[in-house]
Amino acid sequence: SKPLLLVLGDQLSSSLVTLRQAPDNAVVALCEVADEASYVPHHSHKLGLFFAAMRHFAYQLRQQGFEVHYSNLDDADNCHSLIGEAERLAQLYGCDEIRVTRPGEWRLYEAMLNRQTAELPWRLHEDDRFFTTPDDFSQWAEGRKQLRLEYFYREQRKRTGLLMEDNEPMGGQWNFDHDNREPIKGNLAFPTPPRHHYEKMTQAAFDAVKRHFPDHMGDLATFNWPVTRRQALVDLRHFLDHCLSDFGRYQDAISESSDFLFHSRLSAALNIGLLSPQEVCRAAEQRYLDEQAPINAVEGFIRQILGWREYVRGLYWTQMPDYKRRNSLGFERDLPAFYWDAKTDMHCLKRAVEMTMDNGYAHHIQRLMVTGNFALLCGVKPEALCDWYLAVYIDACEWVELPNTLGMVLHADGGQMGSKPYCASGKYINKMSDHCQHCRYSPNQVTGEKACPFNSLYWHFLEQHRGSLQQNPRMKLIYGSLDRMAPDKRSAIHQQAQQFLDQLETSTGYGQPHHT
Ligand code: FAD
Ligand code: DLZ
Ligand code: SF4
Repeated sequence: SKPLLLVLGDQLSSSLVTLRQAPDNAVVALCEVADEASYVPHHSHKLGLFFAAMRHFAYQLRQQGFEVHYSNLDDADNCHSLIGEAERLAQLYGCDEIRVTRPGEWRLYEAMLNRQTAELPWRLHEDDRFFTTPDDFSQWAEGRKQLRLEYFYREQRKRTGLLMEDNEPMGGQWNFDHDNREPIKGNLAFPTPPRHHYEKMTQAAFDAVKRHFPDHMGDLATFNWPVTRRQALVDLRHFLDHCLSDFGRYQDAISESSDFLFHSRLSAALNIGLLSPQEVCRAAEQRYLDEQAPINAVEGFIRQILGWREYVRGLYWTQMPDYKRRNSLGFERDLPAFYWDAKTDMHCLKRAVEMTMDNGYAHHIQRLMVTGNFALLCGVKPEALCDWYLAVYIDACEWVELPNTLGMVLHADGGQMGSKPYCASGKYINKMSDHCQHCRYSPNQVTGEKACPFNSLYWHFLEQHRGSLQQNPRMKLIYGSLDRMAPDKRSAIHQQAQQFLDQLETSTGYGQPHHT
């Protein structure tokens, strides 16, 4: 048999199973297609990243001796869908089957499954670039009443031996979260990310993005993401040398002046396959063993990758396609218009969206507690919010974006990602950031012209969803506070929130805010 090996834009790893098992006569295909580039209005950095990294990877495979067909967005015969293009190429090269590693989205997985019995059959292989497979996750989940990250994570620590000594967690605890909640104080110097140089091949990919998608968010002039494995290793090394030690304590902090703080910026490189999660976790563990980084930092970092990243993927593959339709709090609002242009006087939101526009990046706490929290409190419908997160972040692939947005942020999965909604008032943002000093609102006021909108929205949200949330043991305390509030104060808060929501401009089209 002669297979066509389709390598997707987020499968740029030489260890990919289909490449490892390639027979000598195989033809490898990488395809830039309009369908993938336009099903949401991807940030131009994300488009630039995918196209540049795919082109470099194709070049590298050719150097290694593979026969590679690269479909360029500008090719006249490109049929612009992944399925169509792979089948066209298989015919062109006289292949009798198409092999592909499990894609990163249900949409494509289903389309490929449906072609397994076609005349030119598709063969799907399990992606073994993760610590766990969807089957491992199902087995772990079986028979459990509730799924919780913490237990899944401990099992993965034991399975991999990461940060383990004699079957016990190193440092004597599984979790050092309580050490990881410091805000930024004083004038801290933040590490500057390495500045990558982009040669002709990358520039050509950027030019294609500018020509085909001129209106998309972001300016490629400021692009600074790794598009090759070599560049990704530079970023990894920089993180280990300059950020990891402080990663833990400032993990939840938000800063007016720093886009990246002590975060690794490695999610995109991991998600498209330039780095493996195993090598990243082992490298971080080694810094602890060499006494160059404290346990709370290293454990906190490894938990994100070995814990959360694997957990969300397991949840995605075991719950789809139903997961995407969940909306347990019944949200109906369209996306607020300023998510596309940062035109808002709420300073924390303005900065989070500006940073997103600049780099296709905002760190986890901005995504969760600023843009996420606001959408939760306003009741933005899951499909609108999920499309936004999928479009604007450099690292956005549906398997990881969806559980984080629909589950963690909107609590729309009824609590599989988090035992309670991550709702918070302006007080939380004020505690964790220096934004409020620059804002026209005050985080200490709940009603009145200067009151931070997060405050009234917070109580309004709790009132609105009392039926679903009041019985949650983790929400008892907060409902207690709400119930002790004087009735006239409660009604003033309700009015304040309602007035704000009535005036909130929303956007119905992708990336097209409509201003009234
Ligand atoms: P660091 O803070 O340095 O963390 C290290 C690594 O841990 C990350 O590179 C990432 O691989 C992993 N990680 C951390 N948190 C999570 C998490 N919650 N779920 C899965 N992996 C995690 N991450 C994506 O990779 N793609 C997405 O599309 C995405 N969408 C998100 C949407 C929302 C609403 C939220 C709240 C979070 C989302 N995340 C997503 C998770 C997280 O915010 C990003 O992984 C992180 O901000 C990337 O920056 P970093 O590499 O500097 O991460
Ligand atoms: C996100 C993206 C973009 C912008 N372009 C392509 C592309 O042209 N070709 C491709 O193979 N993949 C692309 N991707 C990623 C896909 O949308 C999808 O997430 C993955 O292929 C799933 O594994
Ligand atoms: Fe954000 Fe409210 Fe603080 Fe303004 S006052 S920055 S809106 S939390």
